[in-house]
Order: sequence, then structure tokens, then C-alpha cells
Amino acid sequence: PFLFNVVNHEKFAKGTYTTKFLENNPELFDITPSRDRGTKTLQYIGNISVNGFPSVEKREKPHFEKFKLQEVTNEELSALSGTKQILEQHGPEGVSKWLKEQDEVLLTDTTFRDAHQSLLATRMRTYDMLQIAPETAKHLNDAFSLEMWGGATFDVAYNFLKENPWERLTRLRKKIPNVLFQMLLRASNAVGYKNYPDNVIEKFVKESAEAGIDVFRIFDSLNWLDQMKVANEAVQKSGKISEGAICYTGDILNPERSSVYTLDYYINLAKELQSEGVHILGIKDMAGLLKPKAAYELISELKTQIDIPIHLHTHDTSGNGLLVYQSAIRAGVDVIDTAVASMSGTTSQPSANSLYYALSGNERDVRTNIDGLERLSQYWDTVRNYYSDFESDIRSPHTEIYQHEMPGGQYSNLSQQAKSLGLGERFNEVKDMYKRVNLLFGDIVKVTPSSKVVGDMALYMVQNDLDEESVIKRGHTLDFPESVVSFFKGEIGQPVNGFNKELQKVILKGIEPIEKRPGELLEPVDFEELRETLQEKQQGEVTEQDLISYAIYPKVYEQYIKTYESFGNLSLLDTPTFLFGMAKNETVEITIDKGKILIVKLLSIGHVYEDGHRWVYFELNGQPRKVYVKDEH
Ligand code: 3PY
Ligand code: ZN
Repeated sequence: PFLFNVVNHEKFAKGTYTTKFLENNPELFDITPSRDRGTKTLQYIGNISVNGFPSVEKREKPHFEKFKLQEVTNEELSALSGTKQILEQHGPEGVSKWLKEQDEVLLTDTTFRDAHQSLLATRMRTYDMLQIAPETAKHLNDAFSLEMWGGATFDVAYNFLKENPWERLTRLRKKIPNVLFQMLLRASNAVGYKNYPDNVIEKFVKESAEAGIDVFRIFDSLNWLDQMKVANEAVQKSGKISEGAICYTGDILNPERSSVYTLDYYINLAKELQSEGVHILGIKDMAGLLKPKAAYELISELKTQIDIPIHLHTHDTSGNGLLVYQSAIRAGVDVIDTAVASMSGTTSQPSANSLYYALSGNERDVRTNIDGLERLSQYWDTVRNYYSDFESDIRSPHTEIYQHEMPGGQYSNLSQQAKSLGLGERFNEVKDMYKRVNLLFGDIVKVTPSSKVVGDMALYMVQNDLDEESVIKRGHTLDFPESVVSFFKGEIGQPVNGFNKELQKVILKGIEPIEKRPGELLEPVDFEELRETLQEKQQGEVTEQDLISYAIYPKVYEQYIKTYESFGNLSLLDTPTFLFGMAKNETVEITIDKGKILIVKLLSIGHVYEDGHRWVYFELNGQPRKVYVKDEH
């Protein structure tokens, strides 16, 4: 097992594992042991106990007050009836019609997706969601939906949490049978950062719908509606709810800000989406730029111009989120996105708990169960502590958002990126440059992946001391970031104002850009061929879900299966053990299957040998066991 440990460890902890390493060391496979689940789990815990978890400061496992979960019996769960049952009985049109008949405003709870994507770098684990899932079903029975999938959660699950996002979906579905499950779908970019062939989008939607997604919020990062058609049609075909979303940028109250992003611009997009047959209109205010008065004007006007229900999403970065919702509610919005209090505010969504009290006595209430929300908030308050290493550095409202227009989920990411490039002390410059790059690019919609292009360019310009003029003058001698080149080639679509031609020329250096929808030009993926390729890499059967994951994220997925094969299903570990390992003499119980529990006690960690390894001694269900672990220090 020793040699095997080396492989296991290096590829997990550093992510620098390459096939070269194996090619050069074929003997590593000579002793391939078929290890049982217990040993795999011990191997992981041993590793983390010795070396710590990437990006988490190594320290003794913290212990916070344990939240006492209420038992919700299976009978209670199956007696719950919510929007999921309305969809089952009346179909997507039925839900759309029903929504419009409600007097109260309904909630989408984003705690399982956007809230932790925006606050904790998307690191919330399935384990913590599952613990509270039955109570969530009960307390949020009145919600319109739970946004719990898509966006960045898909790749982060595989890449950083070493867990399978499809398993998250199916396991939560079992515990929450009553409320619609919603995901964020980046249209032709699926859950990735680039355009995929149409048949990949179609298959992704089909599999997601079958696994339990009911509402697909579809957006294009440049508001180019042509890009949304393939996804919308696939959702319609699956019998699920298609929410066509418009991304909000600029400021409709300020005609000097832009002559393009006006009230009319948004109304026209909404009408077009309605004519595509979407069941709900989404307004996606990803940066939190929509001001209260603008929300009132936009929603009021939409209410007179379109017939489908309106679903508003915002971020509370400026601190004005509740005012925005209050205005939108007065104007007749049908559904709004909130998070439970302890996972709300700043770059996340506004707090559902606060909104409940803010509206009390008003002409229109929010439909929710405040006592239930308080319990959920207490639960997440405790759980959030374990993820403190992933908290962003925003501690208070940031009104500068109205200037730089950076999406909620990008801020902490970009600040991390800046730090890693040695620009940590120049982040104010980076933010200012972000604003300038947007204008240099012709004032584009900024949301994943177009926001990443602007961010990459801003970092590049600050790092190389470039400005608008020198970038054009010296551009022919510069190697621009890959995402920037791809954007100017037209590979993520066409921006509203077209490209800055002068800049495009210096960036592309003779390459012809495309003007067509990229999906039209991309070869369809041959899934049978891909299945054969993957079958060679993966032990066990290749499912349709594995296949589509591999099509979207080949490298990330391959890395994940290797980790899985070495350490087993890591989503079964409790979060403190997953992130901090175990202390001497500590015992944990891990349920690996119904009725199958591993009782693990860590006895001691041995000294370092000359080869840099240590033995870690355990008791597993009463039997002595030891694993050999490389010490990385
Ligand atoms: C995503 O695409 O992940 C987003 O949350 C965009 O706002
Ligand atoms: Zn968002």
C-alpha cells in the first residue's frame, strides 16, 4: 500500500498529478490493492490529519455548538404538499398560471446555491445540506422553489469538495419531495465557462430534469437571446419550467450612464423571451445594481407589457436589497430570491427573515413561515463557522458596486486572484480598472463567463501597467489572457454594442472572429465514443451523468474519479472531519450505507521516516488499523 499512498496523496493534495508521473512510474500499479471502503476512509482522514486541507489553515478541529435537529418522519414528509405537487398535477403552464393568481409574494430560497457561492466560495457540502433537508422541506413548504444547483456549484463540487453534484441532487430530492428544485443554467455555457455544442446542452438539460431539477433559470452572459434557444427548447421538451432570465446592468434611471441599457431595452428582451414560450421571466440582477426606484419602474412596466409571472433575483452587496424588494413587491413582482438570515446579506441575497418583518402590516405579505426560517437560520449560523476559511473579506455594504458593477460571486474570487498575482495591495486599482475595461470593451453585460473576461483583462492591465491607450498602441506585441482572446473571437457570443474593432484587431492579430452563434459551428460530441474513452479511465459502470460531466469538464472529472477510487465517497464524512481530520483519541462515526457505520478512532500519529512518511494508527470498528501517509511539511 505504500506506493499507492504516494500516488493517492500527491494527486489529491496538490492537484499536480499528471499522467506523465504514472508513465514514468509504472511499478506503482503492480500492487494495486482492491481496498475496502474502511481503508479508503482511513487513508483520507490520515492524510488530512497530517497535512490539512488545501486552503484551510491547519489547526485543531474546531467544535461549535451543535444544533438539535428535529425529527421529520417519512410520513410527515410524504404528507407535505407544495409547488412540486402543483407541477406534477398541472404541468409548467399550470404553475405559471397558479403563480399569477397568488396575492402574496413567494420566495425562492437560495441558501443551497447562490448564498454560499457568493459568501463561501461555493464550498458548502452536501452533508450539511442533507442534515437540514427534512426540516427545510417542512419549514419552506410554502416557498416557490429552492435554488440548489447549477452556477458554480457543479464544478466546485467535483473539483474542491471531491463529491458528485448529481448525487447531491438525487439525495436532496429524496428528502425534499414537496418544493420545486431550481438551478442556474448559463445557456450555451451550461455550468461551465465556455460555449458547448448544442447536443451537450440538450443532454445536460435532459439528465438534470430526470435527476430532479424542475425550474431552469436560463441566462446568456451577453443577453444574446439566440444563445438561449437551445436550452429553452430542451427544458420545454423535458416538461419542466423554463425561466428565461434577463441580466440587468447599467442604470435605467440614469440616461447618461448608457443609451443602450434603458427601460425599453429590458422590456423588449422580456417580450422576446415571452414569445419564445418561457414560463417565467427572470430578472437577474447579478451584481445588485437595480436601485429601488428602478425596480419599481421596471417591474410595473413589465407587468403591463407581458403576461408571464416575474421572478426577481438580486444581491445585497450595496445593502439596499430589501428596499429593492419592497419596491418590486409594490409593483407586483411574483417571486423574489432570498436566503435564510445567517446565509444572507452583502454579496449574498437579502434575508428572508428580515423581509418578513419589513413587510408586516403592508398591503402585500410574503408567504413564509417565520418560526421555521428562524430555525433554519440557527442551523446555518452554526454550520457556517466550519467554513470560515472560505469567507470573503467583505464585512459591510459596498456601495462602490454601483461604479464597478462586479457580480456578487466574482468579488471575492477576483480579490483572491489579485493576491495570487502579487496585486493584493493594488485591489482598489483592479476594481477601478474593471470599470474601465468594461467601457473599453464597449460596455458589456458582466456575468459568468463575460465577467471573468473583464476581470482577467483588468488584472492583466494593472499587472503590466497598461491603460486604454497603451493597450491599443502596444497591443500587437502583447500576449493577452486566453479568455480575452476567446471573447474577441466571438466564442462566447456577440455583445450588445458589438466589439471594439480597434481593440479586437490588436488582440486577434489576424485571426478572423466569428459572428455566428458559436454552437452552430461546434461539432456535436460523439457520446458513444466518449463513453468508450471514459470507460477506460473509470472503474465501474459509466452512467449518463458521468458521461455528461466528462463532456463538460474532462480534466476535473478525471481528477475526481481518481480521488474517488482512492478515498471512496467523501461526501459521507462530516464537515469538521473532512476539513480538519481527527485529533488523537477522537472517535467519529461515519454512515457509509444504510445500517453500515464505520466507527473510527484515531490512536496516534507516528514519527516521520526518512522517506517523508508517517504511520497513522486507528481503530476501525474496534480493530487496529494503520495507514501510511506522506507528510507534506
Ligand atoms: C453563475 O453563473 O454562477 C452566477 O451566479 C452568475 O450570477
Ligand atoms: Zn446571483
